[in-house]
Amino acid sequence: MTVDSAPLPSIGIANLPNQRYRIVSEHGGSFTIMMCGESGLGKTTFINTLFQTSLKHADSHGKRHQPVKRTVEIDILRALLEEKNFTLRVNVIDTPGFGDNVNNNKAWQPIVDFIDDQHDSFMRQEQQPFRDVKYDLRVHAVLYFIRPTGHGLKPLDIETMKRISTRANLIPVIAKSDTLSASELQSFKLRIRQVIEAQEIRIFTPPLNRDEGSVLSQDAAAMEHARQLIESMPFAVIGSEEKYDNGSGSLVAGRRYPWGLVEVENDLHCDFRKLRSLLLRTNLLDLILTTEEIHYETYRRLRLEGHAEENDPAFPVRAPARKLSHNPRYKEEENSLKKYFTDQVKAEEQRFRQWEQNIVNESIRLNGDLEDMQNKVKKLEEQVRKLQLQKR
Ligand SMILES: Nc1nc2c(ncn2[C@@H]2O[C@H](COP(=O)(O)OP(=O)(O)O)[C@@H](O)[C@H]2O)c(=O)[nH]1
Ligand SMILES: [Mg+2]
Repeated sequence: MTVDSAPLPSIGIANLPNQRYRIVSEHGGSFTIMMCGESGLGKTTFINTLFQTSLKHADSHGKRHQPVKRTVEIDILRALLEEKNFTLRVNVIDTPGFGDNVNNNKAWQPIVDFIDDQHDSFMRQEQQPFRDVKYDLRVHAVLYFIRPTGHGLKPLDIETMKRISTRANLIPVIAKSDTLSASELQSFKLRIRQVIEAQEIRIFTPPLNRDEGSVLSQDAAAMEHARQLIESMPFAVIGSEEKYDNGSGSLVAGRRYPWGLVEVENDLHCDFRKLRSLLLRTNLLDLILTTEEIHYETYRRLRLEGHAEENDPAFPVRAPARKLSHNPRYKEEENSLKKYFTDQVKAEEQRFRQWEQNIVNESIRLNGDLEDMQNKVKKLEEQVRKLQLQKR
C-alpha cells in the first residue's frame, strides 16, 4: 500500500508489537468494510479511490484493478493489503444504497440483516465440534455516507445509524464534500456531531489511551494523531477515479472544476487520508478487536439468551462503554481466572495439609500400636519366663 507522506508514527500493521501482531494473524488476517448510504453518494467511487491508493486486488497480480461497477445489489469485493511481510485480506461490502423508494420504511433492513447474518454464521461455525471457521465476513467498519446538504441529518439517516451502531463500528462520512465550501463544511460537521450526540448514536472513535502493548516512545505521537482523527469526524470525503496534473508535475486523484482542482489526498481539501489511515493503519486492529469483543459478543449473548426476534425490544442493545485495553468483560474474566487459580492452589494446599496430618496421625497410631505390641510382647515374654521357672 502507499504510505502516507506525512510523518506518521510507525503504527501500521507490520509495526505492531508482537503480541498484537499475533492477534491480527490469529484472527485470520481478514478485515471487512461495509459501504452504506443513499444511492448516488459516491460509495462505489470511494472504494475505487481507496483501492487505487491502498489496495492491490487479490487476483490482479499487480495489474491495476478493474473499477468496480455500479452496484445493483450487495457486492463483495476481495483485495489484499500488503505491508512489509504482512498481508491482510480485505473484504469490501458495497451496497446499492437506499432512499430511492417512495416508502423508505425499514430501508436499513438489508444492511442490518447482513451484519447480523455474518455474526450468526460465525457463531454457528464456532459451535461446530472442530470450531473450524472457514467463512468470516463479520463487518469491522461501516462507512455511512451522508448527503452533503449542509443542513442536517434526515430521520432515515438517524434511524439507520442507530441500528448500525448497536451492531458494528459506525463511521459516518460526509459524501462528495467538494460540493460544499470550507465554511459550509465546518458548520455541517458541527451540526452532524450535535445530532449524533443528541440522538445518542454511538460512533467509532479512535481510543486516546493506547494500552500497554504499544511502544512507549510512540505514545505521544499516536495520541496526537488519534486526537486529530476525532476532531475531524465526521470525515469529509471525496472520491474520484480520474487523475489530474496538480500543477507541480504529478498526477493526482481529484475532481476538476472551472475554479480549480480538488485533490483527494490533500488534507486541506478533504479528510480522505485521515479516513484511510484510521481504516487501514492506525485503528485497523481496534476495529477488529471491538468487533470481536463488543459487537460479536453482544450478538452472541443476545442469541444465547433467546432474543431471536429482530423486533424484540432487547435487540439491538447499546454496546457497553468500551475501552479496548481495559475491556471490563476481559478484566472480569481475568479476575475470575485469577480467583480460580488461587482457589485451586488453596484447595490443593489444604489437601496436602490434610494428607500430611493424616500421615502424622497414622504414624502416631502406628507408634501407639507398636508400643501396645511391644508391651504385649513384653508381657508374653514375662509369662514365658514365669512358665519356664514353674517348669523347673
Ligand atoms: N462531486 C463529487 N461527485 C462524486 C464523488 N464521488 C462520486 N461522485 C459522482 O457521483 C455519482 C455517483 O457515484 P457512485 O459511486 O456510483 O455512487 P453510489 O451509488 O453511492 O455507489 C458518479 O457520477 C460519481 O462520479 C465526489 O466525491 N464528489
Ligand atoms: Mg454504488
